[in-house]
Amino acid sequence: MPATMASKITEKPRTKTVPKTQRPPLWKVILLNDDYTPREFVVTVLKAEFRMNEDQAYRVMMTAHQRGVCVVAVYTRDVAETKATRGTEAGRRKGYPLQFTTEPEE
Ligand code: TYC
Repeated sequence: MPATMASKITEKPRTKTVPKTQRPPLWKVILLNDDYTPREFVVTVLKAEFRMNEDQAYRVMMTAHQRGVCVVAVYTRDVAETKATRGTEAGRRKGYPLQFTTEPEE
C-alpha cells in the first residue's frame, strides 16, 4: 500500500460537527386593552387559557389596561394562534370585545 493511502486511513477528521438542537421560532400572544371587558373577566380568561395564577393574571391584565397591550406568553406558532383565538372567543361569547393577537418574536 502506498504511504499516501495509509495516511488517509489513519487520518483523523479535521473538523468536528457541532450538534445543534433546533428550536422552533416562537410567537408572542398579546393581550389588547379595550374599554368594555370587565377586569375580572380578563383575569378569568388569562387563568383558564394561559395557566396563570390570580397574581400573574392580574398583573398582565393591569399592564394591558394601563399601557394598551401586554405580552401574555410565547409559544410555537400553532399553540400561540390557538390560545389567542380561544381567548378572543371566550370574550365574544359574553359579548365583550376582548382581543388577543399573535406576532413572531425577534
Ligand atoms: N380596560 C378594561 C376596563 O377598564 C379592563 C381590561 C383590561 C380590558 C385589559 C382588556 O386587555 C384588557 N374594564
